[in-house]
Amino acid sequence: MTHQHRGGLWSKMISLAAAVALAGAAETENVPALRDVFKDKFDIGVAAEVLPGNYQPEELALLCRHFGVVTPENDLKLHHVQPREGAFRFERPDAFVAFAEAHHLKIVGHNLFWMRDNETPAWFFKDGDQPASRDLVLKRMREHARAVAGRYRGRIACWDVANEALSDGGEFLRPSKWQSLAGDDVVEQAFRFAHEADPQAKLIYNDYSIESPEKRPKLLRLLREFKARGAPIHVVGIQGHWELDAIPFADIEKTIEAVSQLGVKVAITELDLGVVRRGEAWMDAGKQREALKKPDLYAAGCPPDVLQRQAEQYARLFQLLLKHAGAVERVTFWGLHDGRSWLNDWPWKRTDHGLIFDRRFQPKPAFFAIAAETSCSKP
Ligand code: 9MR
Repeated sequence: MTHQHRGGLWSKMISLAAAVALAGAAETENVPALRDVFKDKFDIGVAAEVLPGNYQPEELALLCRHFGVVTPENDLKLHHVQPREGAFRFERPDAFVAFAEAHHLKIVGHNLFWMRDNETPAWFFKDGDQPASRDLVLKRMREHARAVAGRYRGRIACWDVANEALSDGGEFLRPSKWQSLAGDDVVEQAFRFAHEADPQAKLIYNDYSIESPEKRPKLLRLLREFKARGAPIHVVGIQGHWELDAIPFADIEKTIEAVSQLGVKVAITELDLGVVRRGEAWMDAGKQREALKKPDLYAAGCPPDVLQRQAEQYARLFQLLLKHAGAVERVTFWGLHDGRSWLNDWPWKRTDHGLIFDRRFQPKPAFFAIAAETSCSKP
């Protein structure tokens, strides 16, 4: 890839990057850099669309200081990259990759195939005005993997290949056009196409609630089937959108142990710890949002006792992850700071405080509690 191909965004990015190195340092230099604190244990990552104009220099300074891995929150999703068949849009992902490389950040590609119908452009499943055949859907998957993972071969080190394919209900796979049109081996096919497009890339299966007693057996079945059929998979991504007072510690531990017994690593890929309860809205794509709507509890700020509880629970989670550091290869936070979090928008608008930096980019009690954990942990 030459500089010309990277386009105008890339050169703007570089000048912005120079400013970043200077700005914001004073804000953050008195606290330990999280990526260094955990460097002998696992990588620390963050989801952020680092593009010109998207982030202030202080935010970029914070990001580069604390995080060693970056995931684009949205720009690599299928409907952004290929909104119409064959009409690929790479300007933003190219600029993102250039920024990450310029700052020696590893990149997680998120995601190749989000296996929910409402997260997939309609054309993907159509053949004219008819439903597409299995062969056509598989052909499109293969071409998408080749175009996207192939373009960044050797540059995007790992890919969330299939996202959220397992069912929340009684079925094995989520009922969807992915499954009904492409067939029950659609997840395996996704991984084969990703591997073909970039044989060196680390391939991740990424999902939420897979630590739960309901979904864990499906995850393990998926991994066993992959093993039996010689399909490539390297990492299970437990998303980790947990809630205050409700982190399922025992289930997380059981899942890490079971997955690593199958020779597959674990990453926590989308961590946050929302302080406003979402209830079951997560499970049914927000259908209950009206029933769950409450006044914006913490609009004026998060009370100190809540911040303290959050710190304790984050610390306990990191204790657990450190205990299994041999099996866990990365922990990625889903957003740089509380002002940059999907938790403020979904399933209803509110002021949430789920991350470890606040809206003024300052470390919260949770940051210090986590940073203190490595010094307490045994090797
Ligand atoms: O944080 C993302 C938000 O900005 C998007 O609007 C949303 C829909 O594309 O996706 C959010 O990220 C999701 C991730 O891609 C997959 N796991 C659940 C995340 C939170 O919804």
